[in-house]
Amino acid sequence: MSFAENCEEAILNGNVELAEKLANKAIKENIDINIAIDAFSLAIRKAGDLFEEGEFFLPELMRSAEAMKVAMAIFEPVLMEGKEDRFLGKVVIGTIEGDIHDIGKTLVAAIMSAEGFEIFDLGADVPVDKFIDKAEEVGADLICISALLTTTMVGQKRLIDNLKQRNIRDKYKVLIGGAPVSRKWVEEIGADGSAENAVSAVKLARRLLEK
Ligand code: B12
Repeated sequence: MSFAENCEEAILNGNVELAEKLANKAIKENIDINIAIDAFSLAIRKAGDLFEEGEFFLPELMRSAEAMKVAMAIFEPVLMEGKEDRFLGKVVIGTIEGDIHDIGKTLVAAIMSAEGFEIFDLGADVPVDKFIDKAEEVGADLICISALLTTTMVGQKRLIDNLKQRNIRDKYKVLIGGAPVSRKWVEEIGADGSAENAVSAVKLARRLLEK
């Protein structure tokens, strides 16, 4: 079986030990870390598809997520090892209120940190005001809002609307992300951009702040 097939097996079976073993193997054998993370990400999305199709129930999805989190926790310090010795800006990041999906957000935060951004990670289920208050407190350059549910995406819009109401919209670049986010949604709510994965998120953040 290929590495990707093994990852799929570990995630779909919610096999924490195998996920852990594969993540360590990837590091030991110098497999490109982004390729390894992609393999795990594809597998967890497959678990989501099975859930949507009624083949998986919530406990199974939760076990898959647990295996995914264990693997990502092994990659995180390795991502940080290559941390660039530079300061690109301050980033407030979190998953919007009502939403507990934090795997993707944490990956974006880790890669941004390794690239040289200073990260203020508020975690998951974060109220709109908390994002804004933190950004004001630390003098952030960028606010990053993750949402994985179609029902919680509206929080991304609410955050931008609140910035406008407080007359501070122009102080921050706002990036949004998460599986349901589309280009159309970015335009509709007036965000500064979105990215499909953590690596593109960092590239976009750099481009926006260089301007
Ligand atoms: C894992 C998972 C869970 C885990 C979450 C564990 C955790 N701590 O995160 C658990 C089991 C707890 C869970 C719960 C639920 N889930 Co869920 N879950 C998923 C699943 C399978 C994978 C998400 C994931 O981790 N992906 C891997 C990461 C690496 O990818 P990512 O999150 O997309 O992030 C990448 C990019 O999007 C981007 N990105 C992410 N954030 C940001 C932010 C910025 C600023 C930028 C630029 C980029 C960016 O970069 C990231 C890294 O590459 C998805 C399926 C899917 N296709 O997304 C369903 C999914 C999101 N869940 C779904 C549902 C319905 C639920 C529940 C409501 C189920 C229930 N009945 O209770 C609950 C919601 C609880 C809540 N209130 O939040 C649905 C949502 C459907 C919808 N249309 O809204 C999905 C799509 C599954 C499905 N196909 O039905 N879930």
